[in-house]
Amino acid sequence: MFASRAAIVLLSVGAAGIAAPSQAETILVAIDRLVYSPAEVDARVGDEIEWINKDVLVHTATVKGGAEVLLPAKKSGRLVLKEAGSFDYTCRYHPNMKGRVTVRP
Ligand SMILES: [Cu+2]
Repeated sequence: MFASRAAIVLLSVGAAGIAAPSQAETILVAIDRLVYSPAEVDARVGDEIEWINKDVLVHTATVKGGAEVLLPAKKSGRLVLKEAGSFDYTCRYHPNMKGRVTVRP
């Protein structure tokens, strides 16, 4: 039931003055009823993930020992991917929420 959102990828526009070797993308991940959707995304270095929290609860996207993006109710938050690799993330408040990002060079 979440597959329809899996393919939503928008090209970022503007960003004048930012040196981007290729066209960076913004990858959207919705949070709906305590689920990241899509739960797994592929990205490239320089891309940005935007989490859109549709719940009335505060969530986070928290990488263990790494970045944390706070996602207040009905708000969104962004993270620019600066390194290749893959990482799992969870919500600080709801540890059953799990996501994964794979970043290619
Ligand atoms: Cu949460």
